[in-house]
Amino acid sequence: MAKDTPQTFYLKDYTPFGFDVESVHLTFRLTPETTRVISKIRFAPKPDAADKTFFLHGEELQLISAKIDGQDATPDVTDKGLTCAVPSTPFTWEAEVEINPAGNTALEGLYMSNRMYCTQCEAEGFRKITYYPDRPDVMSTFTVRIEGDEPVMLSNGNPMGAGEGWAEWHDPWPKPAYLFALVAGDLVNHPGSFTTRSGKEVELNIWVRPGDENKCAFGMEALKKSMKWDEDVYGLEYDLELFNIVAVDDFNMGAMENKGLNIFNSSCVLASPETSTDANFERIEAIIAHEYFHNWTGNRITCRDWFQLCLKEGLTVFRDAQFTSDMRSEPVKRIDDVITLRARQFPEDNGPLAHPPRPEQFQEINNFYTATVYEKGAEVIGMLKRLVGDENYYKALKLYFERHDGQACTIEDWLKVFEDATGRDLQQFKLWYSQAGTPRVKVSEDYADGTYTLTFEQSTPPTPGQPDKAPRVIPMAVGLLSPNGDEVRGTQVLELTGAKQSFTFDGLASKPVPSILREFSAPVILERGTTNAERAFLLAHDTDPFNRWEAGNALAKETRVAMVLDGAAPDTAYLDALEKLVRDDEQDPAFRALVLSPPSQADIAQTLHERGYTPDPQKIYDAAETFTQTLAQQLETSLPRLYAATTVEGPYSPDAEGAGKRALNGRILSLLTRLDGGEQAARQYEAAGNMTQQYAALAALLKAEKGDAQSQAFFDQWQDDRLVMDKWFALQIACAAPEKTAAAAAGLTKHALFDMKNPNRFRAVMGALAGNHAGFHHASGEGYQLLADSLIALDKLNPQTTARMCAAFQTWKRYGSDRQALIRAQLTRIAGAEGLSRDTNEMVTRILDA
Ligand code: 0A1
Ligand code: ZN
Repeated sequence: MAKDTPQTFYLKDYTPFGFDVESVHLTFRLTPETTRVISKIRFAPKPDAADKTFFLHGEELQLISAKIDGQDATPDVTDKGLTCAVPSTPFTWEAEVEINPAGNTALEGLYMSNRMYCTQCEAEGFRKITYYPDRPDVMSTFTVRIEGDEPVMLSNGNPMGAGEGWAEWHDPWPKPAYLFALVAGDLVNHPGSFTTRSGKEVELNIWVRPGDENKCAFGMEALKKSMKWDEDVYGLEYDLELFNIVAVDDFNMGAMENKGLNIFNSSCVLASPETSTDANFERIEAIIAHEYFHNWTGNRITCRDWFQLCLKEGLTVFRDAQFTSDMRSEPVKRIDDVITLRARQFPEDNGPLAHPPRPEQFQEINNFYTATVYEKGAEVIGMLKRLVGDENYYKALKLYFERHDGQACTIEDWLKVFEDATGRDLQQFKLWYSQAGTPRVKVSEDYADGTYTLTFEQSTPPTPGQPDKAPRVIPMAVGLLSPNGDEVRGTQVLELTGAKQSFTFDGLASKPVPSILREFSAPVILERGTTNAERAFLLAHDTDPFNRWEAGNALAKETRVAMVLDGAAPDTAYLDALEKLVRDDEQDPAFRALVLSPPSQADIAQTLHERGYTPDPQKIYDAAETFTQTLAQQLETSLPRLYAATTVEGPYSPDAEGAGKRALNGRILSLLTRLDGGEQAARQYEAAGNMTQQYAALAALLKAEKGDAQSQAFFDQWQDDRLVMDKWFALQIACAAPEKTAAAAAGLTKHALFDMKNPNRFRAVMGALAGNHAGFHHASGEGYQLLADSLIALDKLNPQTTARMCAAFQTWKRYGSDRQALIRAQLTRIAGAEGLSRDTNEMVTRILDA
């Protein structure tokens, strides 16, 4: 059967909707399989509209009746929506549709999760609830009546009344349909309250299933901290009397910023010391902040169209990163973010899925909730802030909120605010929004007669649809150190605007050692022929903590690359430097843990690829094993002392200080396990008082293939806790040896608790498979086949999660021809699957087109 050619949408085709929506009234009659949605919407034709077509989106709806001003209407209905003849003066549209929440496994629109009704409308899910102009630039006030026998029935805004079998809500703030939400079910709340700086009392609730009440306290504190921080730092106050958060078990993403009713994947809100690791706590705090911050950056000011997605997402990620830095440790947060950027965004930007932060076309917008839109979008804002300075940044943001409150905006609006606030021309800077690809910056240096010259050359490799790139504005934060380790020039931001540009520093008594791209001031790849001695010097002396870590990271990469390519032994100078740092109790434990965490095997593969080699995953794995084993041996005598010194006693608290110590302790334990056969890890497992310690011990034991008993005990203890079981599923695959990874994952897909309808469980298994570099890329090809089988099966149920997971194949062209052939066969098989979704089809096609 021939497939329909999928429609492509273009940024350049934007046309406003021809009608204002003055008000929206919705009535929901809830039943699991035959929910009725009755809409009553007031439309006013715009007199000067270029396009006067009355088109309402609508998908998978059964239209029962339609009326205009009380008279039966006869719309033309397709599987995408309807058109209808309408009056040229304001009119009331009424429609009744039937939908099937219980049969909705795509988790988009109104669906059921664990017997609870909930919605997900971003980006284009509202059209699965009723006929509506489902586009972010159409904003209106919503009044919602919910009828059903659920004990708790919630929607956006403020409660207007409730009785036996019904509840009514009204949201006074005009909003696009993607921010609509409804939740109904048997829920209990963890209450709280917040007094805004102008003295308004806000009621806060975290709603969860009975039994989860004891996992809400941390999230509630995170919410209050976020509310306070946004007032203190951005002067932004909350604007309703009620803020609800709901936890649901089945959710495609992390969480959603629906106005006044945030809906969270339960993994991103529920936390307790017994069930959550330090990393979980930190992530939960950040996501709660992220969704809360959207209230201004996303909700009060939204996007004109989905091409502008990074307008709200880049800015909100930037704001949540600022928040985490303030709550925890600035350098540690920055290092973590750069690790994530390189692991998730760089492969995207340097492969077949590369797209600019503001894409210019898409088939399925859900495929563009990417690391480029989110993380690179945030990096672009960080660069802007660095270029204009802090004071100007906040001045511009103030103007942004004054000028655009209540509007649906574009990147042009955003940049104009900065131009007006600072007088700066941002024409060239705007290229960051329109050009894909990671710039390479080649650095060369020169020193003569007290003058030091740094020369930068930038270029960006071609990306799909963009063969040539213009030079961008790149803020290069640079400092200079003298050979004795003193800083002779503090951090200065050099603005690179040309393809090749030099900067000079005068009056230097000797040739300095440069510290370039401090704080990772731009998302670029530096190419610099430097020596390991200089890297070791920076690791010891740089005043910029990011670059100190970066120097260690570069050393780690160099030695691993040499091991892979030349069969070299681990670099002893680097091992010595590591030993010195790890034993130095003056240094922050979190920082020491980071330096002690080796670059990922995928990162080594990427580095080899950047240098023109074909990475061999098994060799990379072997080098990692040899290196870690050698490090463990080198540290042998200090490990027991370090282990004891970093063990955190007393009651658990998820603060940054404790977390940093536990992170270091976990690293030490994993090294120790290589030498003591797992004795210490087994003891730690037995004695663990919190999930961080229990998990670290289990991970170390599984890695050493000594964890069968503990794995069984873990299962017995936690089998009724879905979130903890996700860890159990993932960890076994993550810790498996390369030749056993695919079999471990395949076995787990047959486990009684494997449920592919639950995205968290599916991701636990398939994400862990794709994340085990040498296992996934094992020469047998079994990993590829298992993932493809699972994606084909899931696509019939949940296209969004399937499509996102296809990205596991995006790096395929960097591997050798055998692996490429194996992957191509699997991609071709997916592409040919019967009834493939538009989501997955777009992803597979783009990846195959590489
Ligand atoms: N706006 C949310 C992300 C999100 C996007 C799509 C979703 O469903 C397809 C759900 C959530 C955020 O940035 O947190
Ligand atoms: Zn967001």
